[in-house]
Amino acid sequence: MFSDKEQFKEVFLRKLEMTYGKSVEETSKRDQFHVLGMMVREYISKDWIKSAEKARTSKSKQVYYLSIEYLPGRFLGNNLLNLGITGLIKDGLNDLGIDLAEIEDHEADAGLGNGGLGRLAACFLDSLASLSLPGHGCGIRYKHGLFEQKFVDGFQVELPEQWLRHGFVWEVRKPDLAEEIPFWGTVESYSDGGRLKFRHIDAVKVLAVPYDVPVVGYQNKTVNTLRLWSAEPSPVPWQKDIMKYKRETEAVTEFLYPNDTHDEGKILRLKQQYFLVAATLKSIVGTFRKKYKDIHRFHEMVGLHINDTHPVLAIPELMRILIDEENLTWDEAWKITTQCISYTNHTTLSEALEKWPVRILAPLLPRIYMIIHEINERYCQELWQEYPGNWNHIEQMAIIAHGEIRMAHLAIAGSFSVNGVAKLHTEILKTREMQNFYKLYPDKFNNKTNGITHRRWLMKANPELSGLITEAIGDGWKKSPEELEMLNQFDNDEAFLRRLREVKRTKKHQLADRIHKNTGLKVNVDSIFDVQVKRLHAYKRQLLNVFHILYVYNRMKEDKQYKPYPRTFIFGAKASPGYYYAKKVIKLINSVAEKVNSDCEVNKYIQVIFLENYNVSLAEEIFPATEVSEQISTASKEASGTGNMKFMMNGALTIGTLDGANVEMEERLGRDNIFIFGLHADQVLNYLSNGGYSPYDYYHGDERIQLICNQLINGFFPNSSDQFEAIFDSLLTENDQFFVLRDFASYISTQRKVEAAYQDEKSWSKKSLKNIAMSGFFSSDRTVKEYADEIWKIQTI
Ligand code: 26W
Repeated sequence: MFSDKEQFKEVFLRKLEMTYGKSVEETSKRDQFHVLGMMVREYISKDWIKSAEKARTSKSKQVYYLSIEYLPGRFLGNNLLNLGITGLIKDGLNDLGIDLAEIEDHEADAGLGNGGLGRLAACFLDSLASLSLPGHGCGIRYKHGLFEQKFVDGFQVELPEQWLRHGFVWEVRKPDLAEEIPFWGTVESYSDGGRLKFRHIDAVKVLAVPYDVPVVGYQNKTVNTLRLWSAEPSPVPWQKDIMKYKRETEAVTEFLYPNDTHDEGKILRLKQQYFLVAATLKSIVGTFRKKYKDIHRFHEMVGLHINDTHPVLAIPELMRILIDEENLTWDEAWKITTQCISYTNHTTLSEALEKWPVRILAPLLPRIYMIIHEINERYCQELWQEYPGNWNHIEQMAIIAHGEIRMAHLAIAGSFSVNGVAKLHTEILKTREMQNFYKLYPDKFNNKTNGITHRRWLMKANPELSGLITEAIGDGWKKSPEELEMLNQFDNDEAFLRRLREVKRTKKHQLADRIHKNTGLKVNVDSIFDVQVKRLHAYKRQLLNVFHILYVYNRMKEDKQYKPYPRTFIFGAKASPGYYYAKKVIKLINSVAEKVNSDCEVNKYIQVIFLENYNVSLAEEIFPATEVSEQISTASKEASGTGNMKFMMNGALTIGTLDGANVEMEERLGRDNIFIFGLHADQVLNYLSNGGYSPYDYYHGDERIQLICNQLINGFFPNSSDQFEAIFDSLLTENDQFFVLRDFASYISTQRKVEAAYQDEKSWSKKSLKNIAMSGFFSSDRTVKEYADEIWKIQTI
């Protein structure tokens, strides 16, 4: 262990030698990363043990956040920051001629998530620990996280991700705490002292082995736990075909499913969901049993939060434990279960709402199916009391219908709290998507607007800006991010605004270096850095951004006098491997990049950069360097967005629709400090229910649109002329479901306003400052406090 720089250096050198049998000079950066990681883990361990002991012995309620995805990225820099030892380590390594940043680069990203939902879970863990709240993460230790993306000829190619190749230094394997998870088999009934009981027999068992990862709070000695379960063969020697058994068990946690929103309905995915839930609940009930005698008080001591419906089987699984193993009656078990479970919905897109065919779920999880069936029976009886004779209504709200189990309905029926992730989103749930349920259970519904951890996304990603902020308003904002509002007093301070611009320029230079390193392209740091980074989805409308680029390009070609203010358009986006349309848009962005970047008439003014393999680490370099943040989803479709908040916190200005949390950003910023365009949510929803939109009117009525649409199919992209028909058809044949053409004119004219505003340097800096100052609300500390106070009812320890 170490407590000062000199001691650190001594221990570091000794460990490096002992671990690798080499002198410092001979060790690789990876060796150095590994040893530093081990030292930091040791440094954490005392507080980790103490925090775990507190959780075990204290009589306070514990919350478990169940999520099929976590997207934490790298841990080293974050742990150093939260432990408050970045400076010590940096200086110590410097003395040894080692650059900390270089070492950090050798940590693989933990990419156990697809996008927003997984990253939100990671931000929440950071906030829970930093607020000293007794909240822990429960997830799956996928051997391969989200695929690695490469571009070949402009097409996306997916490679298996290998984050565990060199080991994961932060985890602790706990084989003694392994649990057996049963699949398949049958249910038999028996009589237990005259009482009818059920048990699951002839099951195939998979061993769930936990790996614990410390979650370090910000300078508060709290270290919570993220427990990730890994599937292994169970040691029972009953299998004939042992190789097949081994393969099939390990397969359960081999890959993260790479789709967000579209549900594939694959049996392996369902296995993952039950595996997470069953392992987690076994371990929680076991811990509870050691501590308390009375299972009737389970819900007073334990909160279970389900992150979307993916872990919704926690409801029937808890019922099973309480009835089959703890011998409670149905009514007792239901009371406890429904007071334990809270549920967050993250999307209203219908294709994302999980539904499992009974024919798949019932044989895989026979006892669980029986319980879901019974929940449905009783729930439909309740509906019958409420809506006697109204079969249609009951069928619409049922948990099981037409041979399918609707997981969102199960989540609502079996929980005491249902929340959306931004005001607008929650309103849409209440008044549209879930209005029947809202009528029945108005008290269950509530909003918790998303947030992001300002520690990773401002303090760690942008130390230059953090330093400037602290110089100006002190460092209270680090623990109370709402204090960022104090920055408003510098609104007219020329010197301060200049320094704000200098910071942005430094970060732009750093990103330009990264772009050069990754792509070989040199970008103009004097140009506006205009960025759209997020998963590729039709509703997020990367296509609208592309249309703007093509519009500027076409205008320059047509009018040689026209010189737009220089802009660098930066994209990062992975498409789900089976999402045909999204992959076409990737190819299109790359084709536009090729066209624009190779044309010396335009490339002095506009450039297009599509960075491969967008992930958390790359994001940390992108957000601080951005000046224009693209948040241009079709209104009503983006539940919240969280990238929007990261940009705002780093002083970018948003061009966006009134969708998701953009609405609340605008509320805080005022119209002058954000560029809003396009249809409103109610207009979109109105079109969708009543019709009345014809993209042909816009195609024929606007020459700019017509030209761009035609360029998709007329050979304008020389080697790809047949590539983009699907995009053309989505707009014209399939009635442009996401209103790209409808919002085009509004988007283009708003982009012209952005361009003009940028050229008024001082006024732009003021707007940028305002964005930073008003971003405190979007810290996940605020969000998590709201969950803790209003849903979980837990207190700081
Ligand atoms: C079944 C397949 C599947 C997989 C993932 C369906 C749905 C999902 C997620 C719910 C998709 C997701 O990440 N949603 C995003 O959640 C963020 C955090 O709340 C929001 O900020 C984003 O708006 C929302 O799209």
